Amino acid sequence: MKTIKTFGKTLGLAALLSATATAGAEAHVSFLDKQATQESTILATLQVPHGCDGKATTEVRVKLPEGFVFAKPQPKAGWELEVIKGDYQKTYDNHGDKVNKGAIEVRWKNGNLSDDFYDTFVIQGKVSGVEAGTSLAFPVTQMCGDMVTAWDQVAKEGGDAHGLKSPAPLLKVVAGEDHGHDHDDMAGMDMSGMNMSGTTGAATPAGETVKAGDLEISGGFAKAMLPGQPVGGGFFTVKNNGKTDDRLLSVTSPLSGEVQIHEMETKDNVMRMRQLKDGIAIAAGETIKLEPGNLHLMFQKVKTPFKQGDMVPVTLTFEKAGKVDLVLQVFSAQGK
Ligand SMILES: [Cu+2]
Repeated sequence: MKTIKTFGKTLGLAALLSATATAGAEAHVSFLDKQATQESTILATLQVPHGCDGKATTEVRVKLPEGFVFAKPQPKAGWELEVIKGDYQKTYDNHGDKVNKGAIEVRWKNGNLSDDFYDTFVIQGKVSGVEAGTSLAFPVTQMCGDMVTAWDQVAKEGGDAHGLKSPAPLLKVVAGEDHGHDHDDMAGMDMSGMNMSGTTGAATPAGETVKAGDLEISGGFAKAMLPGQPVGGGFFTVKNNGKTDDRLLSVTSPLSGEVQIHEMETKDNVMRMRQLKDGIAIAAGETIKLEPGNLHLMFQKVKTPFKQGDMVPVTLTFEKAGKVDLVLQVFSAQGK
């Protein structure tokens, strides 16, 4: 049997061909590696196993889903490459730059992939802001001259993709491997919302002002969470009008299994969150601002995602000022 080698796997060409010949629709356009790790940059490798009913493939168009960002296709000999750019729905952090547009569709054009052959089409990109367990669909249009096959069917939630006649290639997003310590949930959260510092136009919402001893707490708000998102951010400003230092020790909320105090830090060009187990010092005369992209509360184990207009009650515990109740109004994930 004649064989072809591809990425270390050996495929029986004859077996492949006979399979496609007898059941063409079953050899779908699909990803070589169907899993991707959260917040990782991957080579999404599409396999095109055959043409359209015997005709050679001349164009492959791939639509890129939200959450697959900073995409760059690999050029292929014999094919023209077109990259269509557009706006992302969310804002993504690319090594400290806020990015809200990029490639949304890639087209390899004017090629000639014989129906007898198999080929791959590669797009490098980052899986970002996607909850583990989610499948990202990349609808593909395969064109063979004027014949068109749309690989764009997506199973309804909980449905079986196997029954679909021409399913869109799927990438299943799985949890990161190095999530042992504080941030199991970090990759699933909307990092765009955590990265709004310095953005104009996002007026800081004016929450109530609460006084407790020498402390004045104001401007409290929380961010709306995306469906299925297990974590959310909370923000406020504490002013210490007194002559003694104080410290925010801990925070609780009836709406959240656990509220952690976090800070964002950028290390080796990667933005990470770190839990501040000792809380936040509020020195005499100082004002400490919890804000997106900086210090923040992180609501963990939230059963019902916060949505715009909700009120999130929190109890702040300070070393000196004691317990302080505050209500955070929920604003949109974009912070407006
Ligand atoms: Cu955090």
